[in-house]
Amino acid sequence: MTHYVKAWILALGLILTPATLSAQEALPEAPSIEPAAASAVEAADAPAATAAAPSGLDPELYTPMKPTPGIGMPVDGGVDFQQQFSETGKQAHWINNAILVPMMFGVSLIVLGLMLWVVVRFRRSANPEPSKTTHNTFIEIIWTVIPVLILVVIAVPSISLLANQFEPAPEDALTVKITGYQWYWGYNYPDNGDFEIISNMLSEEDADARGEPYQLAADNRMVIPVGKPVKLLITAADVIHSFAVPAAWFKLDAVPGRINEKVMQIDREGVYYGQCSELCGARHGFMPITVEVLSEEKFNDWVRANGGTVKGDEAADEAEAETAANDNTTDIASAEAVAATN
Ligand SMILES: [Cu+2]
Repeated sequence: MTHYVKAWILALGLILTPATLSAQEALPEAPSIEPAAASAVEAADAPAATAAAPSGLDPELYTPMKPTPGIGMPVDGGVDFQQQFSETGKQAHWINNAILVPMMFGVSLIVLGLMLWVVVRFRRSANPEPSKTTHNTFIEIIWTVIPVLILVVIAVPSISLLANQFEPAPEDALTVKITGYQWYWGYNYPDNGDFEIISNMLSEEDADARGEPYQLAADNRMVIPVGKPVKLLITAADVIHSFAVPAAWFKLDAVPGRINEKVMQIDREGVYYGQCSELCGARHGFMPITVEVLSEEKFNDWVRANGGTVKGDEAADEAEAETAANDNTTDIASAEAVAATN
């Protein structure tokens, strides 16, 4: 009898397993889901998924900046890199446009010309008696030396670019810890009281309302100060993601159990978009990155709006507390003096 029951349970389990699997797969088929309407599991994964107000922050301290069309985002019909706003990005863009593309173009033209010449000049009717030559030292030297020179011309600037890209951050650089989750980003500010920003994709409606590109805009942005090297520590909580912002010439993998470090520096205030760039599961295409670059002052205001601490503030607070304490002692002293005279 128990055998029967066990067999039935097993059979039922086998029948239902594919159904539960396909149910999980079906979930991501609704890319425009409202965070609030997401499944219980996703809601649990994304603690701050709902942001009703534009930022939910004190508007006196911070209002999200409007992006500049065509800057920090892809453009229709674009063939070049995005406009670059970092030193390394400008260097890389220059290498591409001044060295690599002309070289590729030139080499392709020379090879095409040689092939056409050979096809026409040495076709069977024009050249009935083929040459039996097998070696030509001069030509062999040339076709070895020229490619070597080409590689050297490419290697010198690209090695310098590589070195520049991985230059460590200065001691006093701001640190931001970035964590990739399935499927959103978390930004921690350990230098500012370690508050965390959870960043989810905006729905098409919300993105339109804010004048931002859908599928690139996020509800809560990563904010950094302008023109300063920012040390990004990048990791992931589940699978491998990749943090990429093309206009900042930045891409680095987010690997669980490991912290990758790279400096980001953007030399112009503005909004810059990026995307997760490592296939990380069903909603990989729906975890965009929005970076807002602000002046030091506005950045500090944004930190305060998020309940974070700004270094100068503590000193000011302490000074204030000290003056208050001094006032108290003088009060007590004068009160004692009064008491004494009485
Ligand atoms: Cu991802």
